[in-house]
Amino acid sequence: HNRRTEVRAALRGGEMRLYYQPKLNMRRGRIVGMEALLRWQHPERGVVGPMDFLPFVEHTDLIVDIGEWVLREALRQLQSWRGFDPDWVVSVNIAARHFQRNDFVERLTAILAEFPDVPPYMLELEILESSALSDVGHVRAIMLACQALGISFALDDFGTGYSSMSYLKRLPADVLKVDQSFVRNMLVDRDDRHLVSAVIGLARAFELGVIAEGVETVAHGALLMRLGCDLAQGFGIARPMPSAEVLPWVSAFD
Ligand code: G
Ligand code: G
Ligand code: NA
Repeated sequence: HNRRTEVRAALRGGEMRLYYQPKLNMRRGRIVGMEALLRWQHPERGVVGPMDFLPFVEHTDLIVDIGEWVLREALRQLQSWRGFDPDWVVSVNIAARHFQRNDFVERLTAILAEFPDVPPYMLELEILESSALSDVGHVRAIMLACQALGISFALDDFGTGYSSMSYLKRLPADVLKVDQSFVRNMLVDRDDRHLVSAVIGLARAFELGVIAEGVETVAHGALLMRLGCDLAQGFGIARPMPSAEVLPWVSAFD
């Protein structure tokens, strides 16, 4: 309870930040976008990651306030980056509780309207497969309504849930994110390599995009391309960085 109060105060006090981790098209050698990742810039504790504070709030409505702050901040950032590369897509993680609210689409529409210079196709929402556990039909309807606005969806940590296959069939995803737990050991673990390959094959069969997370070395990248996955995200490309570092980093990368 105390921690929840602390997080609320931090949000109101302007201590939340978004870091950005680039997504690379390895074949083209081009940055195609970023994932926005929440950080708490704590006055004494320094940079605190989401795993150390979201668990205390994600079962409360505070996660909605945080999620809406994240959406606005990402759109504000996209507005300022648009002149740099209008093809970038920025993805934002949306908690299940937030996403499944009855007013999600209505409020997202209003937030988008605050940034008329940012085309909605520049925004992608990352949702966990487990977001759909309670009511797949409801989640599907929300996804379709958002897609009608131009927004796309990535299924995060794909393959780690209990019902990946049934979600794939029932949810209108645009992109599958191959979970980093499969990617990390795929060079040494044949089973993980088979899983990565299977997710890439599923994406192709369903005509979806696919991106691998947790790409830490050139060898990981090379194997992914051989398996048919050109998009990658991971420490081997770049760690999540503060917004001010993004354009200098991309300019140096190109
Ligand atoms: O950045 P890091 O690897 O520490 O993120 C840990 C987890 O927190 C990831 O699974 C990520 O999906 C989640 N996460 C990061 N930013 C956000 C956010 O803005 N909202 C939500 N709901 N989850 C986030
Ligand atoms: O998929 P999800 O959004 O849950 O994961 C994002 C988290 O993974 C962030 O906390 C980010 O810092 C972390 N991350 C991103 N790339 C790598 C990587 O190459 N290796 C490891 N160990 N973690 C990574
Ligand atoms: Na994510």
